[in-house]
Amino acid sequence: MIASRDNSNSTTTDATDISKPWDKDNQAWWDWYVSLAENDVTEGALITPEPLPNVAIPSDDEVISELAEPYHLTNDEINFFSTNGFIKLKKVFSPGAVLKLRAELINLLKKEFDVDPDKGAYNRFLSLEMIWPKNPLLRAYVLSPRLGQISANLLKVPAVRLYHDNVLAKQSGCGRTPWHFDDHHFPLDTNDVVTAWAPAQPIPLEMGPLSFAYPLDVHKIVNAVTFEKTGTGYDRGVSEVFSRNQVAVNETPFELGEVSFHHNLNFHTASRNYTSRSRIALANTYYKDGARVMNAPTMVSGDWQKFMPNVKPGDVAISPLNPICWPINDKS
Ligand SMILES: O=C(O)CCC(=O)C(=O)O
Repeated sequence: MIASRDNSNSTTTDATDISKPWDKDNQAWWDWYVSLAENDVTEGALITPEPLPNVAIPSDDEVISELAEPYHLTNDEINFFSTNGFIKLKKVFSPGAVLKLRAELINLLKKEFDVDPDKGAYNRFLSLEMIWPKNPLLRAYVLSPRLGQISANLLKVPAVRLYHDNVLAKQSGCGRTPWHFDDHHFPLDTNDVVTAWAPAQPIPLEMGPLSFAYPLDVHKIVNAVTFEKTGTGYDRGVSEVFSRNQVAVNETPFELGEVSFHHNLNFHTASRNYTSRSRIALANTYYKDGARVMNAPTMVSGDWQKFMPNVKPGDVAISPLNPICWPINDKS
C-alpha cells in the first residue's frame, strides 16, 4: 500500500519506518489499518437498506458444482483489467450462493467476536482469515475453480495459487478504508497478484462499496507520498494527489452475485458504511504459481507467515496452505 516498499524515497523516521515485522494478529492489523483513514467528524443517522431477497438457498453440493463451472471472460474484459487494474463482474455467484455465504460468515463472526455483526452500530472492521482449511463450505468458495480461472485469465498466467482468504465485515457506522494498494500487504515478489472481493450481500453506495482509482498506473503519481504508521497523513496525501490530477474513481454499487477483482498495484478505498447492515465480503487473493516471497517483508505484510507456514523470505511461495486453484487438474 505504500508507493515504495521500504519508503526509501524519503528519509526514514520512526513514523515512517515499516521495516519491523508485524507482531500482533490479523484483527489487530485491521484495527490499526482503518485508523489510518481520514473520516468526516459528523457520522449521522444510519440508513436502513433494502431487505435481502427471499431466494432458494442451494445445498453445499450445489454450491460446489456452481463454483466449479467456468466463467466466460471476453477479451475486452481482460484488456479492461490489464489497463485499469480492476474489473467488476456480474453473476459470478448465484443469489442463493451469496446468501448462503452470508449466513455462514455471520455464524463464524458471531462465534469469533461474540457480536451479531448485523445488530447495532459497532463501528468496527472485523476480520477472519484462513477459515477454509477447517470449513468445507468456505473451501468451496475460496478454492473455487471459477474464481481461480477468472483470476488466472485476468492475470494472463497459466496457474494461480491461493495466498489467503479474508472475511471482512465493515460494521454499521464503521469509517473509511484508507487509500492503498495491496503490493505491500502481500510479501510476494511478483505483480501477478489479484484479489477477488466477493460481497456477501448487495452493496448500495451508502454501504461503502470497494472503489477503484484507474487506470492501473496511477500508482506512479503517488510514489512521492510517504507512508506514515500513525495518523491519516498518507490517506489524505493520496487523496489530494488524486484530486489534483483528476484521477478517475469507480465507486459504484455491487448487485447480488457481483464480484470485483483488483490487481496488487490498483489503488482502492471504500467509504463509511452508513447503513444499519454489516458490509460483509470474502476477499481471496491469488498469485501466479512459481512466485517467491520477497527478501524483506515489512509490518504492512501483517501476519503473512500464518498464510505460508515454513516458507522463508526468498523461497518459492508454496506450502500446503497455498494450493493451486487453477487449473483444476493440477494438484501440486
Ligand atoms: O473491504 C475493504 O474495505 C478493503 C478491502 C481491501 O482493501 C482488499 O481486499 O484489498
